[in-house]
Amino acid sequence: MRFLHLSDLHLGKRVYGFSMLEEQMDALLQIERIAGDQEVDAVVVAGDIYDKGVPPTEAVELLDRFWTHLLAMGVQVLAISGNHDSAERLSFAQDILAASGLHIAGVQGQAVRRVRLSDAWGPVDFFLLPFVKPARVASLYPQTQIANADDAVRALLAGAQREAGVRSVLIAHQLVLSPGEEVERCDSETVQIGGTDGVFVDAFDGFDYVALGHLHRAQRVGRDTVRYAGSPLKYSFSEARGNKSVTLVEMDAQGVRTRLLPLTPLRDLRDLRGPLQALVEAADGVSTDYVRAILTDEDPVYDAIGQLRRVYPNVMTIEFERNAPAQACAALHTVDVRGRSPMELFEDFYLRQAGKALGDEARQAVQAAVDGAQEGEA
Ligand SMILES: [Mn+2]
Repeated sequence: MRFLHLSDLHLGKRVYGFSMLEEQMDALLQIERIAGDQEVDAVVVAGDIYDKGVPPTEAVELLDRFWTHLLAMGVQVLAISGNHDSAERLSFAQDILAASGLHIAGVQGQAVRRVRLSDAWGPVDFFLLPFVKPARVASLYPQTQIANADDAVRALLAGAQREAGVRSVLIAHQLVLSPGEEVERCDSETVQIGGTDGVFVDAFDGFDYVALGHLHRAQRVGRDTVRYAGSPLKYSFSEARGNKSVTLVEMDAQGVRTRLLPLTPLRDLRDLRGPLQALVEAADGVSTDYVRAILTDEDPVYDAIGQLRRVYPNVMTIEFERNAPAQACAALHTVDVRGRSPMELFEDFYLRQAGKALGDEARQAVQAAVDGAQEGEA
């Protein structure tokens, strides 16, 4: 059995207001090509297929094409809903679609959906466990004490009967933790660590492979055969370093092997850091990459975004490094502004922003502007 494990497609996602549809279309085409080259039997998508419960129509069309191409290649598709998906909408026509080789588990009922595929070494059972909230599972099992996600997943898996001698794969979308191990997180996820939504990895003991979704960085949890595939694209600047991939899983008589196959983004998402002028001059022609510019300029810069856009038309955001400490404590900073002159307030503001006092020349210019404004008001 050879299959591709993916997750967290987040189709229809926007990053800083920029649509990722073109990148997503390109990534899905790369995945189709890999599926063909690797002659896989199946493609597994471990949740967060869409970015929103009601995705834009273009995202629905994109997914339709992706599923259709894979099925036309004779590849089975197994997919579950994640916390970003509408479980009910994904469940639409699932029994009809299953007959065509598209196996979707959207809404979780009492029984975990099982799909049996076979290869030269015999059957492989895939168990499809959509993202679940403890309260929902508690209502399915009123006799069982279910206080958190760990309880919920264990209760559901207790009913997922594995047959002796049949290889098994679990597909799940949860925050999975291994005691003593750190998980690598990204800003584009919505998870809480230290809350009640962690599932300990030993809940999955006995499954030959566990295909996880939720965390956006590809990583193993506890053992090599419990893995997050990670998102196919970088969806936040915390992912700027590091590359994206799909996970190829091979199961045969020898056991389970995994390999990360790289994806190359249509437009990269990356950080630039330095003084504005240097960044503009260092650009090698126009780049359509998505960039975050972290400007290290000490002095105010004129129209930073306009200057950057000439060489980086897709600049997503600009940050000023000198602001970082001020921003960090902004919430704690309260000043009594009553009885203070506009000039005093501005000097204070400038000091906070620039980290140094206003110069004489600048003070005169500001004073002139303040006087002008006050005259205008009068
Ligand atoms: Mn996600």
